[in-house]
Amino acid sequence: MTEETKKGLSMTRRGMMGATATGAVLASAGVGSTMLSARAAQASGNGSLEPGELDEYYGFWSSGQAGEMRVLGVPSMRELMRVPVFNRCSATGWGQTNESKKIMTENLLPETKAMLAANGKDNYDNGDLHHPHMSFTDGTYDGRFLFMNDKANTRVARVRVDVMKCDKMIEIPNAHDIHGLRPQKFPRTGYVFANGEHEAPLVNDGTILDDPSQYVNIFTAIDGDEMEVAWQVMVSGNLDNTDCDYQGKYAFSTSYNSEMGMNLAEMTESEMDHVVVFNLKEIEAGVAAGDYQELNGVKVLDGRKGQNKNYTRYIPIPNSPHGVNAAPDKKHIMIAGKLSPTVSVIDVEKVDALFSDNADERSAIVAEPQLGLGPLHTAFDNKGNAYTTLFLDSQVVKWDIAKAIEAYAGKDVDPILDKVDVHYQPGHNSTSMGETAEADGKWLISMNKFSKDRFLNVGPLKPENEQLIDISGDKMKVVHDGPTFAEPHDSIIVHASKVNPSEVWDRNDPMWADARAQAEIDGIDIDDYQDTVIRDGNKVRVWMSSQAPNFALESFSVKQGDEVTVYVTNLDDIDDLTHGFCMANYGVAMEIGPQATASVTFVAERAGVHWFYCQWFCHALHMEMRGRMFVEPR
Ligand code: K7E
Ligand code: CUA
Repeated sequence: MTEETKKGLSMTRRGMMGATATGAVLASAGVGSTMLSARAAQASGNGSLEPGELDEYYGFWSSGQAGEMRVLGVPSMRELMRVPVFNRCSATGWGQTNESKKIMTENLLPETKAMLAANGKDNYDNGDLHHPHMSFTDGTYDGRFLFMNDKANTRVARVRVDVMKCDKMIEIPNAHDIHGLRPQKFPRTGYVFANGEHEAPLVNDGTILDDPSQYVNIFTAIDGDEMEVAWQVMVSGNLDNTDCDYQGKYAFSTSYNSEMGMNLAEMTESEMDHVVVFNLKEIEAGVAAGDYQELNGVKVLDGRKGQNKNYTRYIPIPNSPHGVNAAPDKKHIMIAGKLSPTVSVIDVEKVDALFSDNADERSAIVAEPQLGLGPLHTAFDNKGNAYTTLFLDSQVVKWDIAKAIEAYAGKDVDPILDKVDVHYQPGHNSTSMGETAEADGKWLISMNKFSKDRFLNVGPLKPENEQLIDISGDKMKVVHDGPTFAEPHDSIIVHASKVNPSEVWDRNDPMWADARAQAEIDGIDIDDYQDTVIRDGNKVRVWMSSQAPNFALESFSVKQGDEVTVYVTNLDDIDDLTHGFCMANYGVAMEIGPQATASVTFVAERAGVHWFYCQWFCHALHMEMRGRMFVEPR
């Protein structure tokens, strides 16, 4: 280290000490870091934390067309992790390791595999992840799983919260382009509800094009434990967003195209679209009674308009409704009007009568406040207030649910409490614990589609802007701008006490069950091996452990054209000691977390000496953590 660098470091450190004087005093007084973070955030009133302080909440973020899930700290808005799901990841080898490939491809439909193969692929490369939501037990987050949709390729994935890795991915048959997704809130998840957004002929084999009467849309209930489709319901009109009640009775999906139009003019023709209400008990009874057709191995019930079955009801809503959000009062469901300046409030207790007495569907609506232009999504605090994003007005509006109900009943009250400008054009918003019965009314994130002038210009493609808003007082206060890359739609803010990931992997983790089975065949103790090379015809299996700063194998030899599988086990059991394996000039790289096993397979087509190296900085001698693959020419 040069003298200058040393000076620079010590100066920086002094500068920082000055800035964190308050933090230092609190810390020396023995205040725990979680309390400290909460206090610091509150004291400064702007969500910023001092270096080393921990956030009070985890934020789980979608990334839209980037295809991954992101983890942020709230209120600091620091990005903590990116979890690859529907995308490929150069750093972790997601989409390339045998373990991730299996998860991504094992549940693809046969026709998808054939289509991919015809395009020279064995997997999708892209995804469009809109809605990440945590599993529930009794109306609040239970820290088991996160579920998320892929609008681009009609998939639903699950992320294990204990290791923050995707462990299941399924393609949904019969449906087209999964958009809205929510886990059942009560009694537990249970079902994961998923909306097929785009309508198509039920049997989509190329015989029907211009006959919209034969187009249907598909609502899917997935068993979140097994990650298998439980049942599907055919509906009229496309399906946008979805949410469910706190009784475990109903799910609600918005439909922006009740007209079943195929172009913009047709799709926006009528003033009223609808929300489809799904009656879970009736649907389950229908399944039990055999009232379904089986299509691609799935039980599909008919809940279309005019079928007069008790599976669905259609509540008319103005106009192209978008967001669906269940309030923490366990009673009200907010439907954002999008092209209508209103939010329609459904009282779940009045929904029973729609099914039992065939009551007029609009009788379940108990409020419809005019809030502003372009209402898209609604979030909640713990004081009976709702917060709705206004896309066209570039605002978030705070309104009183009880007053909106009084106003609808004819009383002269204004439910609107406050409006705040956001920058610009918000889509989703989310509040701390706001989609659970434990909403706490502290923070709101407004997820804005445009940042325009809010940041240094980075060229024609700009980041989104996600603003942190303090909602603890009467007036909303924007306290932080958070630029993010394309294009988070949705987020949830989960109290840190609900999330308990492991520090290192458990050696018995099912993630590498296939490697474990292969090790058994090869006569290797997968928990305690160093290095072995097994030749099996033209297949070569290279078993190698890693421990900073060494791979157990300095070199191994194969023949040109061999199919080589390299299994690496990271024997280090210290937290944060991740190794990598990169085979240079072979396009091969992967992450191996502490105590994990990972594997990758490639054909050794390039003769000569090739270095493999650890691409995850792990040790002072990290650069030296390398070895050679020697490929003998044919
Ligand atoms: Cu409103 Cu895909 Cu959730 Cu975006 S959806 S905003
Ligand atoms: Cu191991 Cu870097």
